[in-house]
Amino acid sequence: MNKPLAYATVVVGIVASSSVMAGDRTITLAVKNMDCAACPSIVKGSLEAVPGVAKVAVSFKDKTATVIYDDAKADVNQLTTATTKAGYPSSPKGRFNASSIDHYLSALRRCENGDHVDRCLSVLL
Ligand SMILES: [Cu+2]
Repeated sequence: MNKPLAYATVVVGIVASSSVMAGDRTITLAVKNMDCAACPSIVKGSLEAVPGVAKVAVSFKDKTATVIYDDAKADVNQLTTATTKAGYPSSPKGRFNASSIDHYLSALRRCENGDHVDRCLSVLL
């Protein structure tokens, strides 16, 4: 077997798979304490200061910050820490945050009791 060629194939494979795995990710954070029109720019600035962050869009109305970041350079924890240090605690907003899990569990409980099956299903789907 041609060893240099096998080695090169492995290296190319690793580079290719890591470039698929690492890259731009988008996350939406639920941000607390944004109570005036000046707040979003502070939140935006705190996130933009995190290395690896490419783009930030803050919604004052929705109390969210949507961040595009390179997951090889930054992680969610750094993002939430940055806003928290600026005075705006944040947490990932998604299907499975703490409140949606509560919602999910209470729907399951209703299902077990045999009522509200339709509502239960709408949460599970
Ligand atoms: Cu403010």
